Amino acid sequence: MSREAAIYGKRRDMTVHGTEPFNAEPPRAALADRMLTPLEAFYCRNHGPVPAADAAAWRLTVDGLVARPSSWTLAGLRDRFAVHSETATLQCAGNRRAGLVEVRDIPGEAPWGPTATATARWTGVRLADVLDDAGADPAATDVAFLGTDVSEQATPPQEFGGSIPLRKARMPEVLLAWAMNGEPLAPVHGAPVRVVVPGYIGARSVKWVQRVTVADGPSENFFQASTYRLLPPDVDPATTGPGDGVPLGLVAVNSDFLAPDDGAEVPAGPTRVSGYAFAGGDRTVVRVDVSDDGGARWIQAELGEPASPWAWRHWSATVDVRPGAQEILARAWDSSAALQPADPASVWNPKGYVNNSWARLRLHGR
Ligand SMILES: Nc1nc2c(c(=O)[nH]1)N[C@H]1C(S)=C(S)[C@@H](COP(=O)(O)O)O[C@H]1N2
Ligand SMILES: [Mo]
Repeated sequence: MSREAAIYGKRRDMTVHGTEPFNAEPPRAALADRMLTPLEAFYCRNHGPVPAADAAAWRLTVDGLVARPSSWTLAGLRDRFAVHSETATLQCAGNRRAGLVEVRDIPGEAPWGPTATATARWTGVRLADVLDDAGADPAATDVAFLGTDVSEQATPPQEFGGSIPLRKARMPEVLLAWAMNGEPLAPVHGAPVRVVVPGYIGARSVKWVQRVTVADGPSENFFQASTYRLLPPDVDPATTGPGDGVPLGLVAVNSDFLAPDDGAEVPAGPTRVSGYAFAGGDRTVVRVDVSDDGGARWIQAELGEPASPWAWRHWSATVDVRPGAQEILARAWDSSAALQPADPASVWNPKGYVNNSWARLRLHGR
């Protein structure tokens, strides 16, 4: 067990991909069947050291293309704006990267499994209200966020940042959040205040936010302009620079198994399998198919109700496990009729983002 997992209030059985910066994901079972993920099982994705949280000293600067640049304390935000809560799933663009690494090695990136995703009820104020108060220029195109954590992954080292389109920033679901599942935000999750951008890759939900800047283009921050971008398979990421590839924003439809565990031994016969499915943007998961015969025949999983349009759906199905080694497949469809692609090789990319190929669970029937 890692000392860091305990320090950050995480389960002892987290898979720790790195201790400095701290990156960890829980076992599948920790996410199964519950809409909200307890803090101890919520994955952590960091690009630098976790800053010391000091709620009293925290200030948020709102600047750029605004009529009235402003600066807020936490108490100021609470007093001035209506408080809102939203249940939303965060999903890292690197979730399920391990499936791409099996296709071809991805040096320098952690082999995340299927649990770099989780759901919480976030509480804070609407970014839209803060932007209105500042008089954001309606002709602006993007809103940039800047954290206080300095990442050495950028050269020279840079605070973590990113941006979203202004039209998304004005949507009621986008929050400046100070609480998670009814508790004050934990230091590792961005205390005292983080951005929550439902439906977008986790990287846009900037933690330890200190600055919101309205601009006429996307952020030039390293984590917007140079990474979290989809590169063609034949490009060496060491040779790319700002603006290369396609910036990642909306989460593509995805799913994976949460129970039983991958590689589990189970009694042969009818077996209950379950998992999660999620689609970003304005899309929702509408169907999940499961196959126990390599994809010749698909049955429809039972779908749980999502807590909000921004939350994952849990699903379950009964499959037939035969004696010996067997693979169970799952694939989700979203409301735009998009389906997860079958083959991880078809979505392989040099930084290993967005592996949304069919979920595959290896079981051993006895
Ligand atoms: N300031 C800051 N914000 C950040 C990050 C970071 O390293 N620094 N990581 C991002 C990424 S890539 C993800 S997936 C989510 C993870 O949020 P969590 O650690 O609370 O689960 O935070 C995002 N916000
Ligand atoms: Mo991420």
